[in-house]
Amino acid sequence: MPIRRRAVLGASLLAARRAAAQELPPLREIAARRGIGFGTAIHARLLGEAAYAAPIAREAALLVPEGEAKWDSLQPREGRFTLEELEPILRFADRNAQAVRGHTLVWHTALPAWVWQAPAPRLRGILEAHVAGVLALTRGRIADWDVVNEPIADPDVLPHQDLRDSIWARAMGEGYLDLAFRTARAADPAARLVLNDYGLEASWPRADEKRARLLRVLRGMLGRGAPVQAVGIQAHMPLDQPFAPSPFAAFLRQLRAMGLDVLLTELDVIEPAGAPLREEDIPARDAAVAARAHAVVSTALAEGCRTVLTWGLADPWSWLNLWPPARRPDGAEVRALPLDGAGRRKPMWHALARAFEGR
Ligand code: 9MR
Repeated sequence: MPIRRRAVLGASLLAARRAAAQELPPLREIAARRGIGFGTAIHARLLGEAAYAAPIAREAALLVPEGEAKWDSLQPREGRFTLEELEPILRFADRNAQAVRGHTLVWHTALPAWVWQAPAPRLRGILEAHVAGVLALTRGRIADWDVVNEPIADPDVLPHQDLRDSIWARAMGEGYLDLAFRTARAADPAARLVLNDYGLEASWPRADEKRARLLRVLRGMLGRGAPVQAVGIQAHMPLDQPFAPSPFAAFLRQLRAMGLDVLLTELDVIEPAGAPLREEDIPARDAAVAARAHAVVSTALAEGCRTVLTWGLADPWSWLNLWPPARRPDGAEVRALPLDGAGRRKPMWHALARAFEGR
């Protein structure tokens, strides 16, 4: 066959393969076949942009607000509880037959000024009122809540204590965790109550220590009867931290043995800011990102995880574009997520599809 004709044939074969790949069903459908819920974090303010919203409507069965269910959105002034910012997400979810996760009732940041300024002895009552007040509004509409976010101290920051230093920990010690979960249980008996944290996936001493800290804190809570039901593993994964399945799998088995569900709640893959800048390097970069996503997700699924959310669905809207350690010196987009800005499925999308199919 003449070279020219072979090239044309090759190209059309490639185009046909691409078309076939685009015709694969959405991730929500591939995941659902195996009893897995797939979803993504979203911003209400971007839902009017079709390039942003259409792939989310198509691919995701679950949504989690990136900011609209944080304290400063839900109770900006003391006693003024409002779903104003969250409502567009709840409506979008209804239209697209999606469930919404709540993120997050108690955190060390995204707090309005009035909370920062409150005298320490008032914080217990403030925490109870927030959890109860929010759940009174979302009961029946949100069935899965990150009750406490990021309570565990990073070992490199605080070498000698399990609990992150926060206004809550300073006022109440570990007791604030129990209080948050007990208040949530009383306010919404049907919701799944989740403790969510990061830095738990890698195979290196810092993650070993963070996993050990989380396990200790959870054992304490369960021993005291605090109604924690699940652990959200954020899985923001820096590619320059090593990942091997076995320590992560062993950790997930320990959580499951404690009777807890495990979820991947904020998956994305973080390239070092010095990742190559040339166009021709993109396939290799995408392959590395996809391989890491596949390794972590398939390990989690093998250990019984049934909920996977990415922190955003398409690269241009990833928080990592704004985060100094990940921001690209040339201003180019990060490649941390399953889709590009045109809604095209990247190797990470296919890696997730394969993991959901058990391949
Ligand atoms: O992606 C979120 C960004 O848009 C917000 O400005 C920021 C502060 O509220 O929070 C980001 O989301 C974080 C999440 O709530 C908790 N885990 C880490 C996420 C990325 O920073």
